[in-house]
Amino acid sequence: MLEKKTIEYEKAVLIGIINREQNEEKVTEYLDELEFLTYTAGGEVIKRFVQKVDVPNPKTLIGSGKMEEVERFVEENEIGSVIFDDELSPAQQRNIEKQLRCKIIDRTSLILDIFAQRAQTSYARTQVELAQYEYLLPRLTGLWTHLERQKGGIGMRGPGETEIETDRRIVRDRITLLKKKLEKIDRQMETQRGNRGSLVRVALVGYTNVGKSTLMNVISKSEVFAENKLFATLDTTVRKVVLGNLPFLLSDTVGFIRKLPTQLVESFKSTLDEVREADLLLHIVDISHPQFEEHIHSVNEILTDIKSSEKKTIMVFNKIDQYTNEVIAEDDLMTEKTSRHFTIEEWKRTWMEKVGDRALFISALNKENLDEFRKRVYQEVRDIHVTRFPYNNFLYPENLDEYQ
Ligand SMILES: Nc1nc2c(ncn2[C@@H]2O[C@H](COP(=O)(O)OP(=O)(O)OP(=O)(O)O)[C@@H](O)[C@H]2O)c(=O)[nH]1
Ligand SMILES: [Mg+2]
Repeated sequence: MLEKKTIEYEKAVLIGIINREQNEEKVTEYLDELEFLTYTAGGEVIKRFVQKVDVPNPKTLIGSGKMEEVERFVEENEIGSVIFDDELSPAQQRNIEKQLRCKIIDRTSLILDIFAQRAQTSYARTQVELAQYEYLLPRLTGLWTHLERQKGGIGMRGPGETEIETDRRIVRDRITLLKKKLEKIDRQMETQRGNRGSLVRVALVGYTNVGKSTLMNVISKSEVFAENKLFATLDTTVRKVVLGNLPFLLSDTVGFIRKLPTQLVESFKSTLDEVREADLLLHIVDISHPQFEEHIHSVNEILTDIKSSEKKTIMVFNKIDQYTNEVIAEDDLMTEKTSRHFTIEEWKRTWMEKVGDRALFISALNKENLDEFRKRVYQEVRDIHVTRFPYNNFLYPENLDEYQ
């Protein structure tokens, strides 16, 4: 682990905007997630500022009055970072930094920073470093560079303990070098994947922190790192799993998030190839999260981006042990029933209508309903296997009753 043992939390404020696309409720949800990201990156959120912005200020995104308010707060409370949920143009970032005289971070750079902290293998490090430099390049200018050099912490970490370089020419050279290095690793990974033979390949996909690694550990008896922070997993783990004497490959990979930086999606090409080349996707969802439907949507968008949305998919709703629904009192005739009031049973029916038996409800932590999970996965994998190798039944010794 690169994470330091004693973390000194850096003071941060969050800024979100309300506009036609995101109402106040949405912004609150986005900022909740941004706060979790900030915490994962080693920051403590002291205050949130939210402004209704119909026409974004080209100079500073938010209005000048709000900027002054933030400026005063930053000064009085020794704030280290101001974190915007929305993307800032390089010029906006510079202007805001000039006025607030502290680090200005947007969602993209915050996610990049977490990835930098968490990258463990040299492969993951290379991918993250490339993504960071590509984000940085259009943002480098004299003054800003000078300021940045004096500040460590959130937004300034490179993979490993070194700080990222901020000289334009060096950055360009580094990008070229990293790309070459990645191409070489990509070729090696391709060969490795090719060598895995003809086993059916299954990939766990899903939003970050939904329990992919936990499920991987339960199913494959492996020990993939899992914890209640975002992006615990960056490297892909592939395990051979045997269900009812049918072996297949199961991979656990990086979690997705709303607005996953495009630089990351691109530089994680090989990591995501595991998903692209899978025969079956297990889309894991944290049903106990209030925004789980939006999470499903974000994941589907990324799957479309990497041309994997048409793949055979089983929806796996995890953390049913932690699910609670809002309840309408019997004498309450005013409150309208929404999906927030659904019981697990109602969710089951809803998803059944959408995807038939390709929806499962489990708890990986409490090992609830795992038999059904194993059975469904077994059936799907067997179907794929049989279609692919119609004349080959060597994988099927007699006693398969358990999963038929
Ligand atoms: N209550 C409950 N918690 C769970 C369940 N499955 C996983 N968790 C917890 O959810 C947190 C995240 O689990 P991980 O397995 O690391 O999630 P992940 O999807 O691999 O996350 P990333 O690698 O960060 O994308 C951990 O604290 C787990 O203990 C479950 O069924 N019920
Ligand atoms: Mg994980």
